[in-house]
Amino acid sequence: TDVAIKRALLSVSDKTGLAELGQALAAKGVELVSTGGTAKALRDAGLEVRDVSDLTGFPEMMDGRVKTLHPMVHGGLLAVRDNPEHAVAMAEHAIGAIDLVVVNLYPFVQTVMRGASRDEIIENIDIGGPSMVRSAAKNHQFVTIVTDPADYPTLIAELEATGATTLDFRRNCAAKAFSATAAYDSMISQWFAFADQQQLFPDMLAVNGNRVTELRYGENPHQKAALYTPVGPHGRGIAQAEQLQGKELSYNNYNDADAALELCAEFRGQDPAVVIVKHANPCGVAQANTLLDAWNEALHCDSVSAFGGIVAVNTELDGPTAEAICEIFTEVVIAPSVSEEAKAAFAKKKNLRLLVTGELPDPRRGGLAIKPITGGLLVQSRDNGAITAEELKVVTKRAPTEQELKDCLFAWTVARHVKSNAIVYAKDGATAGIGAGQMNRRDSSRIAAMKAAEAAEKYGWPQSRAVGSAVASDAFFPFADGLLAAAEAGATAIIQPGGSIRDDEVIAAADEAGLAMVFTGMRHFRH
Ligand code: 93A
Repeated sequence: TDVAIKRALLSVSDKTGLAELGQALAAKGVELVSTGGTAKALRDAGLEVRDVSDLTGFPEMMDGRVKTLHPMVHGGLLAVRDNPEHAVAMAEHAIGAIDLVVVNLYPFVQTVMRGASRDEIIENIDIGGPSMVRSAAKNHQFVTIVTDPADYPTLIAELEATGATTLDFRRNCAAKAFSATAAYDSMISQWFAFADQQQLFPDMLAVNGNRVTELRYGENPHQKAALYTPVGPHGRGIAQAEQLQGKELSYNNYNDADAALELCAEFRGQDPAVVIVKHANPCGVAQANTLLDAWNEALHCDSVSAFGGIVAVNTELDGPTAEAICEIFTEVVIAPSVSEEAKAAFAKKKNLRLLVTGELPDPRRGGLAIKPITGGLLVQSRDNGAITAEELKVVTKRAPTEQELKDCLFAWTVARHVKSNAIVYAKDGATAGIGAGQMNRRDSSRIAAMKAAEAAEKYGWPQSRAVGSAVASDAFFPFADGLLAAAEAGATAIIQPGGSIRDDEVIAAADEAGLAMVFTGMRHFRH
């Protein structure tokens, strides 16, 4: 599987390390073929080089636009060496095999970034280079394609050892080559999308996607923004939803609508469920026999925060629920489908954005979560982990009742969609209080209890819904205090990952307070 290198085609814009590479190749008796600038650089280094125009029998023409786009080049790259018919074609047309291609492309991105003119940018769209890269990479069983000067030392080392390259190296290089051409074309497509917005372009280089629409602005008015969908296969979601009415969606609308849909998707195929989101955190979630009941229960959790909220439902949105939603100011409503009565109800609210998604996404699907950091990107697999009731471990003397267990699982489902530290109180299929995004768990717990108390006061209930509720914590209680705050508020059951070095202490406190507690063994940080 080693392939001896007899002839190399070098065509590079970035001439870093070129002379050394040329010297190493020449020393191994490799014939060098090159395009204009590269040939000159090699000759300046005292090397003997054959011009590609000599190989093709055509001059480089049209300002270099046509240099290597020729069967003498691509035949030499693509011929399958052990295919007799290919051998006949090579002989008939006097095509010589090319064993090694060293190419790096016109500096498209750099040209954009230095504020070059449109014509200059267009001229820096490399056509012949990527063609050679792709031909050679496709035929990597026989041809070595090097696109990164960082790979020159390995190439030289292999040649010095055996005069040949290994299949391993060629395969790695081919994979890298296709990544390079894919990224290159993606950048060109992004430049077209952002041709008039040079500041945004550099940041878009990190994203491989197709622009769907430009947004008025980003999270704040001084930020630019656009909606992208990934290149390649992807599911359906907020980015593909059909907007039936209302104002244009803003960046924050998309972000909040996505949070609402993601949580709502957890209830896909289940009893009617309503999710109300504010600032990407749920502020009320409920599941009931009818969608209207679920709406009312969700709203009761935190009606103050629900003002200007984003509402998602898991079943067809009906007229009565739509009427009820219209009673408070709502920014966006998301549903898998919407009845005619509901459409009529929303028509009165001209600004309300109504989104229809079709089937809800699979909450357990895979995928990546990407977050930019200074100088890089953090990439992780989506948090699609889940536990079933059977996998829960009862750690207290008292086991949860059937209803407590149901509420535990419901609270747990909501908690994983709440920014950490997340504490969620739930009772009878509705959230009673949600504490989000605090820097310590005890504060989240207190805030959740406070929400429950406020609701009881507002609606004149004899007691807070936290009384007799189940509490979910997205990560373990490091100390007993957070758990005790929940018990004080009236919670009777706890669901949490467990795994603290003080678990024994926390379990003892739970037993002392008569709580039932289950461990999930799985954490759902959301930072
Ligand atoms: O203008 S091109 O798209 N047409 C071509 O046929 C072609 N062949 C190689 N650009 C082409 N190249 C590119 O020229 C290579 O990808 C490389 O970046 C550059 C090297 O040119 P020179 O050797 O003249 O510096």
